[in-house]
Amino acid sequence: MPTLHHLNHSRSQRILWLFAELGLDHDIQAHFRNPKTGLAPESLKSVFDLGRSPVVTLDDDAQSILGESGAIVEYFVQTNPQAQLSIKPDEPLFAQYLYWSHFAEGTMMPPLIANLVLGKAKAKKKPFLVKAIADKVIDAILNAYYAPNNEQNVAHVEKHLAKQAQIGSDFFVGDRLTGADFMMLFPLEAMVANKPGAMPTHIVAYVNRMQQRPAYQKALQAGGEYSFGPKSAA
Ligand SMILES: N[C@@H](CCC(=O)N[C@@H](CS)C(=O)NCC(=O)O)C(=O)O
Repeated sequence: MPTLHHLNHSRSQRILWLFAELGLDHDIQAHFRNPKTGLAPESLKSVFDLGRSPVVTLDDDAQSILGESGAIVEYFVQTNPQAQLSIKPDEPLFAQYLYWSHFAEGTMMPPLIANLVLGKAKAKKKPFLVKAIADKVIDAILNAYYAPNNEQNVAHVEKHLAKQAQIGSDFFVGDRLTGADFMMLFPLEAMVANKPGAMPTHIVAYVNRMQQRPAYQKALQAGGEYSFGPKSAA
């Protein structure tokens, strides 16, 4: 049976949701962020060099450990073909499936993380003059690069979800739930949670739809603290 090393308020919620949709038996090993730094605890480093989550210990070999949420999602959708959560190379939407599955970590997450890290740097106590200069530099970096990148990403996703709505689809690719949804929901729900009221309509509707799925709700119960979930679960 696979064991998921789950970190509170993290991407490993993707994997809990995936396991719940698959109805896959699994163990959960919970790890908790340091409340002061927000970083993962040492216990995760003893499982995986990078000390980041999600990490899954696969059941076929106790030595076999898989990191990267995208790799974990792909591994389980491919090894559970009966659930039809992947799109095969001979299906017309295979390229779109790959695109959105990789867009999540490759393009959508980096400006969000930069914003988080630079925001923390800004909030750190500093001597008055240092703070004035440091804050200006941080704002310049954010405004010149990461904020416009993020706006472009949001507009790109919104346009895509509007097209999906036109064809009557609730999902990122085609007309069924796929690995791309497990990957894309995390950055979108993080943005909706962090900027209530500021996200465009198709993104908000998509996040609400996915969060209402029974398997998503089950995953929330299983994972505990998750600040990006629906408000009532925060
Ligand atoms: N690209 C990786 C990112 C993994 C990652 O950075 N996870 C975060 C949680 S969302 C983490 O473990 N952070 C704790 C730390 O860096 O100390 C993935 O998709 O799995």
